[in-house]
Amino acid sequence: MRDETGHPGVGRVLVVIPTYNEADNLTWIVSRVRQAVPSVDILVADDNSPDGTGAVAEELAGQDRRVHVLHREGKQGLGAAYLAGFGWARRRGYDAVVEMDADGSHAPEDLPAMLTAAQDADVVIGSRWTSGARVLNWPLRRLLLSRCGNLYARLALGMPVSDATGGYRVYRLSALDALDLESVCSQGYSFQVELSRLAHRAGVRIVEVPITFAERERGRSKMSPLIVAEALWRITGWAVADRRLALRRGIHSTPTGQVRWP
Ligand SMILES: Nc1nc2c(ncn2[C@@H]2O[C@H](COP(=O)(O)OP(=O)(O)OP(=O)(O)O)[C@@H](O)[C@H]2O)c(=O)[nH]1
Ligand SMILES: [Mg+2]
Repeated sequence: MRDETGHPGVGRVLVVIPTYNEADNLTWIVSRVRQAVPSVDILVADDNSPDGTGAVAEELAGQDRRVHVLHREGKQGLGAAYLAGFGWARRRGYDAVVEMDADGSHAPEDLPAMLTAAQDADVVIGSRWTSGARVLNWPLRRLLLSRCGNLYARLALGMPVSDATGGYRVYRLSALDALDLESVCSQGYSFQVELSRLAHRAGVRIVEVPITFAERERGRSKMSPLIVAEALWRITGWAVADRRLALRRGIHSTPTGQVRWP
């Protein structure tokens, strides 16, 4: 049974929603979260969006004491917004944080199942590429990009994760404490891969839950060739560093060179 102050077996939960120019989406996504999981709090982390998303967030916070706003100076990327949100949650004693996009791609209706999975996990990844998941209205080039990106990340980094680039997640704060977040350098998509890698190396329990992912209907994607390029070169860099470390330490690696973290 859900209580008013958190999710059973998980504790106090903060849903962090990073926003940049999502004024047309924010009210809709926040109301869906409130309806799907009334016991969670919400933090909108806005990078001073020119379209007035910050003001929309303030209005929502004024109507609902469970909605909060973190105003940031300017566009600094998804990774920086999430790290700021994690810090905000830690300072206020939350037990778990949820990463969720504002554009409706991450259905709040999937969150109860993800929180239930978090009862027995440290990190829950809402996966687009596991049995039972659905991806709606994505053009072929986006499907291919995601599939190929995930295949590359999985092979290069040796992570048993089907959706390492996916951005719909639950992290227990205790698990984030076990990761070296100070070392995180990603701006865009690769932030999700970087955290997957850190979690895998730290040996925390990672579970994937199938989600229904839908292409955004309103507003514009912030995805760019630069973000894809960043993911590619960072994954390649990590893979090379992992193999060098494995060689130096003489620790196990697979025939394709992937490191098996002890
Ligand atoms: N605070 C903040 N939020 C951002 C920034 N860039 C993107 N976001 C938000 O991060 C979420 C994901 O961004 P999207 O533009 O949907 O990018 P995406 O989901 O990776 O790409 P699409 O699949 O094309 O939608 C959305 O809620 C954005 O508003 C940023 O620099 N700062
Ligand atoms: Mg999106």
